[in-house]
Amino acid sequence: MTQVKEKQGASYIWPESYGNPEWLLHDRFGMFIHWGLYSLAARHEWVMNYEHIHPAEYNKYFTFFEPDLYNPKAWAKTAKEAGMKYVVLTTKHHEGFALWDSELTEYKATNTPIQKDLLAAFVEAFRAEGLKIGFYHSLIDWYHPEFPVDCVHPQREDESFKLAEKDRDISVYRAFLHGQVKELLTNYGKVDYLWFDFSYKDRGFNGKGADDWDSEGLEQMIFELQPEIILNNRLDLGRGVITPEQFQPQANITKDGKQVIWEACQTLNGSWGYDRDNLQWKSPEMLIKMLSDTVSKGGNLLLNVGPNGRGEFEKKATESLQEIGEWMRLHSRSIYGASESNFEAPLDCRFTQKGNRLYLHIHSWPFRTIHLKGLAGKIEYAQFLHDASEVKYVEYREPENYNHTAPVMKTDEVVLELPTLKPDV
Ligand code: JFZ
Repeated sequence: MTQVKEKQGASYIWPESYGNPEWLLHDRFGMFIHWGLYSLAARHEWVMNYEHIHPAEYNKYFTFFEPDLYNPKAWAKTAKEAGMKYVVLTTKHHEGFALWDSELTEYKATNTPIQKDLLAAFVEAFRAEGLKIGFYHSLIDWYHPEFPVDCVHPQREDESFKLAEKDRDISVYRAFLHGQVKELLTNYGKVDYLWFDFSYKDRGFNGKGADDWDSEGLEQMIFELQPEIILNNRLDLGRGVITPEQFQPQANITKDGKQVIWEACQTLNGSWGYDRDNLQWKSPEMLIKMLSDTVSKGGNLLLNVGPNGRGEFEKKATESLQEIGEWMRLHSRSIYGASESNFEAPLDCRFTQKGNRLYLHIHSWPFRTIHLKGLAGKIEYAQFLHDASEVKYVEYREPENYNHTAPVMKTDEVVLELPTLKPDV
């Protein structure tokens, strides 16, 4: 099932039957969007679960869902200007609400006051900006009456639900899940990436995995409908893009000594869904560091935005994305098509490498010099990336070092480009 693919001099483990991941590896940076009824509650997308809200009560968000300012063209423009090359939108999150005009449920955007298929306009807008299209789809469904009450279900402590549990038939839900995925992969043109969420077999009572979803059958149908699609690894089949969530791995992720394809997903403020009172915003500087940190470890970054109930990104989110965009305008060549380097970066720095160019991302400004180990005799020229200004350096053979003298004042960019690594490197 799995084969090793060669890419950028590294070998990756990737299933033979899956689509070609070259574009994903090249693009490195995507936008995640969590948007649904929970955007009205405005206190985390798990609100139904955290507060054990009964579906009948949660229905108020369905009744009042009217994102009148929804303009996916503006979202797509923001993503593009931030340097993001692909997007992943929640077609349905755990709450069970469909953003598209699904024929298999009444719980969908077309039946809310907005009365629109929100996915159709979305797909069109992002394609028009040249971004690849990804669909997040929740395997979990807290609305569907046949989805068994389990350890992650909002009504897990509700006795009446527990009693009704014996009448719930997961095979009915499974057919619905497959049917909805079929709609998504049939009615919206080419879909580049399908991002399932999630399996939790060993988590607690009624935990679910591959058998519950019929992940093998699902996969088979998916590749019949969209042969080139990329899948993440949350179908519990031990394959697909590995998706560390809200943490940065210490190093590149490997399996049996080979690299895997992985993508860190990160929030702007700790919540995926719109979270009005949240004050824990990461600074743009930190987000940029996350991006270079990720690429320096051979991974991708999927950075999330949670639009509000009227369909807009928060000002704070847009501002951060704009700052990232400005950085990307000057530095994206150290990100697109780049990957980890075999050279060891100095303290508080990261290396990304593309062919014979090495990029030093300086996360913390040095006192005066940066000492690069193992590079003496290997560098022809050094420059800042943002303005192509030469950076002077001194080579020491004993101990083998390669030193850059940094300008006294810190500029607001942090990448040194070391062009033309000599071929023996
Ligand atoms: C899941 C969702 O529950 C969450 O709302 C968000 O959509 C995120 C991107 O994905 O979060 C998870 C999924 C799996 C685990 C933890 C959080 N897990 O397996 O530990």
